[in-house]
Amino acid sequence: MQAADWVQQMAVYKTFDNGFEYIDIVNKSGRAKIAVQGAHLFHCERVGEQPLLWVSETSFFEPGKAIRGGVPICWPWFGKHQTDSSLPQHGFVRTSVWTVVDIQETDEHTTELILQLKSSARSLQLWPYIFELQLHVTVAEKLTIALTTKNCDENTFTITSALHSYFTVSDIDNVYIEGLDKTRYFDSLTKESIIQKGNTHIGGEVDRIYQNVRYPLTIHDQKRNVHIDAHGSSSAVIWNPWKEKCARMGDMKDDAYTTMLCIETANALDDARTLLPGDKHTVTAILS
Ligand code: TA6
Repeated sequence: MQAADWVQQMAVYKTFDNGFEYIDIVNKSGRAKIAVQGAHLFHCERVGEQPLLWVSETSFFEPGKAIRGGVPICWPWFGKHQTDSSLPQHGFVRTSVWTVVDIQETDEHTTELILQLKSSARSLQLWPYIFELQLHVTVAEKLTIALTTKNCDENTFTITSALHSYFTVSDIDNVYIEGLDKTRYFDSLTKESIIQKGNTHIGGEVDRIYQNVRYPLTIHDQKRNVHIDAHGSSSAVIWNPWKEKCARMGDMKDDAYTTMLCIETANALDDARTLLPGDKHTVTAILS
Protein backbone atom coordinates (compact mmCIF):
# COMPACT_ATOMS: atom_id res chain seq x y z
CA MET A 1 0.00 0.00 0.00
CA GLN A 2 1.16 3.54 -0.62
CA ALA A 3 0.95 6.30 1.96
CA ALA A 4 -1.87 7.83 -0.05
CA ASP A 5 -3.93 4.72 0.67
CA TRP A 6 -3.60 5.33 4.37
CA VAL A 7 -4.97 8.19 6.39
CA GLN A 8 -2.02 10.55 6.77
CA GLN A 9 -1.46 9.91 10.45
CA MET A 10 -3.23 8.19 13.27
CA ALA A 11 -2.76 6.25 16.46
CA VAL A 12 -5.99 4.46 17.22
CA TYR A 13 -6.97 1.90 19.84
CA LYS A 14 -8.56 -1.12 18.19
CA THR A 15 -9.64 -4.57 19.32
CA PHE A 16 -9.95 -7.94 17.64
CA ASP A 17 -13.36 -9.61 17.82
CA ASN A 18 -12.29 -11.33 21.04
CA GLY A 19 -11.48 -7.99 22.68
CA PHE A 20 -7.70 -8.31 22.33
CA GLU A 21 -6.52 -4.68 22.36
CA TYR A 22 -3.88 -3.08 20.18
CA ILE A 23 -2.87 0.33 18.89
CA ASP A 24 -2.87 0.93 15.12
CA ILE A 25 -0.27 3.54 14.12
CA VAL A 26 -0.02 5.15 10.69
CA ASN A 27 2.25 7.99 9.64
CA LYS A 28 4.08 9.02 6.48
CA SER A 29 6.88 6.52 7.27
CA GLY A 30 4.58 3.54 7.41
CA ARG A 31 2.34 1.53 9.70
CA ALA A 32 2.77 -0.38 12.95
CA LYS A 33 0.58 -2.29 15.38
CA ILE A 34 1.37 -2.90 19.03
CA ALA A 35 -0.64 -5.05 21.42
CA VAL A 36 -1.24 -3.74 24.93
CA GLN A 37 -0.57 -7.27 26.19
CA GLY A 38 3.17 -7.62 26.29
CA ALA A 39 3.70 -4.15 24.76
CA HIS A 40 4.08 -6.43 21.78
CA LEU A 41 4.83 -4.87 18.40
CA PHE A 42 3.35 -7.35 15.96
CA HIS A 43 3.34 -5.41 12.70
CA CYS A 44 5.60 -2.86 11.08
CA GLU A 45 5.84 -1.95 7.43
CA ARG A 46 7.37 0.99 5.68
CA VAL A 47 5.53 2.69 2.85
CA GLY A 48 5.97 0.71 -0.36
CA GLU A 49 7.85 -2.20 1.26
CA GLN A 50 6.96 -5.68 2.45
CA PRO A 51 6.48 -5.87 6.22
CA LEU A 52 9.69 -5.50 8.25
CA LEU A 53 8.40 -7.73 11.04
CA TRP A 54 7.07 -11.25 10.49
CA VAL A 55 3.99 -12.52 12.28
CA SER A 56 2.55 -16.01 11.99
CA GLU A 57 -0.69 -16.36 10.02
CA THR A 58 -1.83 -18.73 12.76
CA SER A 59 -0.64 -16.73 15.76
CA PHE A 60 -2.88 -16.51 18.80
CA PHE A 61 -4.09 -13.06 19.77
CA GLU A 62 -5.52 -14.13 23.11
CA PRO A 63 -5.05 -13.16 26.75
CA GLY A 64 -2.19 -15.05 28.31
CA LYS A 65 -0.77 -16.36 25.03
CA ALA A 66 2.34 -14.86 23.42
CA ILE A 67 1.92 -13.59 19.86
CA ARG A 68 4.08 -15.61 17.44
CA GLY A 69 6.08 -12.95 15.67
CA GLY A 70 6.78 -9.25 15.82
CA VAL A 71 8.95 -8.35 18.81
CA PRO A 72 8.12 -10.35 21.96
CA ILE A 73 9.79 -8.97 25.07
CA CYS A 74 11.67 -11.69 26.91
CA TRP A 75 12.21 -10.48 30.52
CA PRO A 76 13.37 -10.93 33.33
CA TRP A 77 14.87 -14.14 32.01
CA PHE A 78 15.74 -15.24 28.47
CA GLY A 79 14.93 -18.84 27.59
CA LYS A 80 13.99 -21.40 30.20
CA HIS A 81 14.02 -20.36 33.87
CA GLN A 82 17.30 -21.55 35.33
CA THR A 83 15.84 -23.38 38.34
CA ASP A 84 12.07 -23.66 38.00
CA SER A 85 10.78 -25.39 34.85
CA SER A 86 7.19 -24.57 35.84
CA LEU A 87 7.82 -20.88 35.09
CA PRO A 88 7.10 -19.59 31.56
CA GLN A 89 9.90 -19.59 29.00
CA HIS A 90 11.20 -16.08 28.29
CA GLY A 91 9.73 -14.64 31.49
CA PHE A 92 6.25 -13.26 32.08
CA VAL A 93 6.08 -9.72 30.70
CA ARG A 94 5.19 -10.71 27.13
CA THR A 95 1.84 -11.99 28.41
CA SER A 96 1.28 -9.25 30.98
CA VAL A 97 -1.07 -6.34 30.32
CA TRP A 98 0.98 -3.13 30.11
CA THR A 99 -0.22 0.45 30.50
CA VAL A 100 -0.01 2.98 27.66
CA VAL A 101 1.62 6.03 29.23
CA ASP A 102 1.97 8.31 26.22
CA ILE A 103 1.49 8.50 22.46
CA GLN A 104 3.02 11.45 20.61
CA GLU A 105 2.79 12.18 16.91
CA THR A 106 6.00 14.18 16.93
CA ASP A 107 5.86 14.91 13.22
CA GLU A 108 4.20 13.55 10.08
CA HIS A 109 6.82 10.82 9.83
CA THR A 110 7.20 9.95 13.51
CA THR A 111 5.00 8.48 16.21
CA GLU A 112 6.35 7.72 19.67
CA LEU A 113 4.73 5.46 22.24
CA ILE A 114 5.61 4.73 25.84
CA LEU A 115 4.20 1.70 27.61
CA GLN A 116 4.87 0.74 31.21
CA LEU A 117 4.72 -2.33 33.42
CA LYS A 118 5.27 -2.29 37.19
CA SER A 119 5.76 -5.25 39.52
CA SER A 120 2.57 -6.57 41.08
CA ALA A 121 1.42 -9.21 43.57
CA ARG A 122 1.28 -11.65 40.64
CA SER A 123 4.73 -10.79 39.34
CA LEU A 124 6.22 -11.04 42.83
CA GLN A 125 5.03 -14.65 42.94
CA LEU A 126 6.96 -15.31 39.74
CA TRP A 127 10.01 -13.12 40.43
CA PRO A 128 10.61 -11.67 43.91
CA TYR A 129 11.72 -8.15 43.02
CA ILE A 130 10.07 -4.73 42.69
CA PHE A 131 10.68 -3.27 39.24
CA GLU A 132 9.43 -0.81 36.68
CA LEU A 133 9.67 -1.43 32.92
CA GLN A 134 9.18 1.14 30.21
CA LEU A 135 9.08 0.44 26.51
CA HIS A 136 9.69 3.43 24.25
CA VAL A 137 8.77 2.70 20.63
CA THR A 138 9.49 5.15 17.82
CA VAL A 139 7.75 4.40 14.52
CA ALA A 140 9.61 6.39 11.86
CA GLU A 141 11.95 5.70 8.94
CA LYS A 142 13.69 3.50 11.51
CA LEU A 143 11.80 1.44 14.06
CA THR A 144 13.38 1.99 17.47
CA ILE A 145 12.46 -0.16 20.46
CA ALA A 146 14.00 0.72 23.83
CA LEU A 147 13.30 -1.37 26.94
CA THR A 148 14.30 0.29 30.20
CA THR A 149 14.46 -1.69 33.43
CA LYS A 150 14.49 0.17 36.76
CA ASN A 151 15.37 -1.65 39.97
CA CYS A 152 12.86 -0.29 42.47
CA ASP A 153 13.74 -2.96 45.01
CA GLU A 154 16.02 -2.73 48.04
CA ASN A 155 17.92 -5.72 46.71
CA THR A 156 20.20 -6.12 43.72
CA PHE A 157 18.82 -8.24 40.89
CA THR A 158 20.17 -9.72 37.69
CA ILE A 159 18.19 -9.98 34.46
CA THR A 160 18.60 -11.63 31.12
CA SER A 161 16.35 -10.39 28.33
CA ALA A 162 15.80 -10.10 24.60
CA LEU A 163 13.87 -8.01 22.12
CA HIS A 164 12.98 -11.19 20.26
CA SER A 165 12.52 -9.72 16.78
CA TYR A 166 11.05 -11.83 13.96
CA PHE A 167 11.96 -10.51 10.51
CA THR A 168 10.20 -11.21 7.23
CA VAL A 169 12.50 -12.74 4.60
CA SER A 170 11.62 -13.62 1.02
CA ASP A 171 13.10 -17.14 1.22
CA ILE A 172 15.25 -18.47 4.07
CA ASP A 173 17.39 -20.36 1.55
CA ASN A 174 18.47 -17.10 -0.04
CA VAL A 175 19.39 -14.90 2.91
CA TYR A 176 22.49 -14.46 5.01
CA ILE A 177 23.49 -12.37 8.01
CA GLU A 178 26.53 -10.10 7.77
CA GLY A 179 28.32 -8.86 10.89
CA LEU A 180 28.94 -11.95 13.05
CA ASP A 181 32.19 -13.08 11.44
CA LYS A 182 34.75 -14.17 14.08
CA THR A 183 32.10 -13.88 16.83
CA ARG A 184 31.79 -16.71 19.33
CA TYR A 185 28.37 -18.28 19.84
CA PHE A 186 26.77 -20.85 22.10
CA ASP A 187 24.88 -23.37 20.00
CA SER A 188 21.72 -24.09 22.02
CA LEU A 189 21.15 -27.26 19.97
CA THR A 190 24.56 -28.92 20.37
CA LYS A 191 25.63 -27.03 23.56
CA GLU A 192 28.94 -26.27 21.81
CA SER A 193 30.85 -22.97 21.82
CA ILE A 194 31.84 -22.09 18.26
CA ILE A 195 33.43 -19.16 16.44
CA GLN A 196 31.46 -17.92 13.43
CA LYS A 197 33.38 -18.03 10.19
CA GLY A 198 32.19 -15.52 7.61
CA ASN A 199 28.55 -14.65 6.99
CA THR A 200 25.78 -16.64 8.73
CA HIS A 201 23.65 -18.75 6.39
CA ILE A 202 20.59 -20.71 7.51
CA GLY A 203 20.50 -24.26 6.16
CA GLY A 204 18.63 -26.00 8.96
CA GLU A 205 17.42 -25.39 12.54
CA VAL A 206 19.53 -22.61 14.04
CA ASP A 207 19.43 -21.52 17.68
CA ARG A 208 22.54 -19.59 18.63
CA ILE A 209 23.47 -17.01 21.25
CA TYR A 210 26.31 -14.82 19.95
CA GLN A 211 28.41 -12.99 22.55
CA ASN A 212 30.50 -9.80 22.26
CA VAL A 213 28.51 -8.86 19.19
CA ARG A 214 29.68 -5.81 17.30
CA TYR A 215 26.46 -4.30 15.96
CA PRO A 216 25.15 -3.40 13.40
CA LEU A 217 24.09 -6.63 11.74
CA THR A 218 22.56 -6.89 8.28
CA ILE A 219 20.13 -9.41 6.82
CA HIS A 220 20.91 -9.67 3.12
CA ASP A 221 17.68 -10.74 1.46
CA GLN A 222 17.17 -10.98 -2.28
CA LYS A 223 14.69 -8.13 -2.31
CA ARG A 224 16.16 -5.88 0.41
CA ASN A 225 18.60 -5.55 3.26
CA VAL A 226 17.47 -5.16 6.88
CA HIS A 227 19.77 -3.40 9.31
CA ILE A 228 19.80 -4.18 13.03
CA ASP A 229 21.67 -1.83 15.31
CA ALA A 230 21.61 -1.88 19.11
CA HIS A 231 22.61 -0.11 22.29
CA GLY A 232 22.91 -1.72 25.72
CA SER A 233 23.37 -5.17 24.21
CA SER A 234 26.45 -7.19 23.35
CA SER A 235 24.65 -10.46 22.60
CA ALA A 236 22.36 -11.53 19.77
CA VAL A 237 20.23 -14.63 19.30
CA ILE A 238 19.72 -16.12 15.86
CA TRP A 239 16.82 -18.53 15.52
CA ASN A 240 14.99 -20.40 12.83
CA PRO A 241 13.02 -23.53 13.84
CA TRP A 242 13.33 -25.10 10.39
CA LYS A 243 10.97 -27.72 9.03
CA GLU A 244 10.54 -30.34 11.77
CA LYS A 245 10.22 -27.99 14.76
CA CYS A 246 8.02 -25.62 12.76
CA ALA A 247 5.63 -28.48 11.96
CA ARG A 248 5.35 -29.21 15.70
CA MET A 249 4.47 -25.63 16.60
CA GLY A 250 0.75 -24.97 16.96
CA ASP A 251 1.02 -21.32 16.03
CA MET A 252 3.08 -21.62 12.85
CA LYS A 253 2.07 -23.06 9.48
CA ASP A 254 4.30 -25.94 8.35
CA ASP A 255 6.17 -23.79 5.80
CA ALA A 256 6.32 -20.65 7.98
CA TYR A 257 10.03 -21.16 8.68
CA THR A 258 10.82 -20.33 5.06
CA THR A 259 9.84 -16.67 5.38
CA MET A 260 11.02 -15.75 8.88
CA LEU A 261 14.29 -15.21 10.71
CA CYS A 262 14.79 -14.14 14.32
CA ILE A 263 17.65 -11.81 15.18
CA GLU A 264 17.15 -10.94 18.82
CA THR A 265 18.83 -8.00 20.49
CA ALA A 266 19.63 -9.55 23.85
CA ASN A 267 21.28 -9.41 27.23
CA ALA A 268 21.86 -13.16 27.44
CA LEU A 269 24.47 -15.53 28.96
CA ASP A 270 27.56 -13.48 29.87
CA ASP A 271 25.68 -10.33 28.80
CA ALA A 272 23.28 -10.65 31.76
CA ARG A 273 22.83 -7.32 33.55
CA THR A 274 22.99 -6.77 37.30
CA LEU A 275 21.15 -3.73 38.68
CA LEU A 276 21.74 -2.29 42.12
CA PRO A 277 18.75 -0.71 43.89
CA GLY A 278 17.82 2.40 41.90
CA ASP A 279 19.83 1.39 38.82
CA LYS A 280 18.39 1.54 35.33
CA HIS A 281 19.39 -0.37 32.19
CA THR A 282 18.14 0.20 28.65
CA VAL A 283 18.46 -2.22 25.76
CA THR A 284 17.61 -0.72 22.37
CA ALA A 285 17.07 -2.22 18.93
CA ILE A 286 17.14 0.10 15.91
CA LEU A 287 15.63 -1.64 12.89
CA SER A 288 15.64 -0.28 9.36
O1 TA6 B 1 14.84 -17.59 19.86
C1 TA6 B 1 15.45 -18.43 20.76
C2 TA6 B 1 14.41 -19.30 21.48
O2 TA6 B 1 14.77 -19.41 22.83
C3 TA6 B 1 14.31 -20.65 20.79
O3 TA6 B 1 14.96 -21.65 21.57
C4 TA6 B 1 12.80 -20.89 20.67
O4 TA6 B 1 12.31 -21.52 21.84
C5 TA6 B 1 12.31 -19.46 20.50
O5 TA6 B 1 13.08 -18.71 21.43
C6 TA6 B 1 10.81 -19.28 20.66
O6 TA6 B 1 10.46 -19.42 22.00
P1 TA6 B 1 8.88 -19.31 22.39
O7 TA6 B 1 8.83 -19.46 23.88
O8 TA6 B 1 8.40 -17.95 21.93
O9 TA6 B 1 8.19 -20.41 21.62
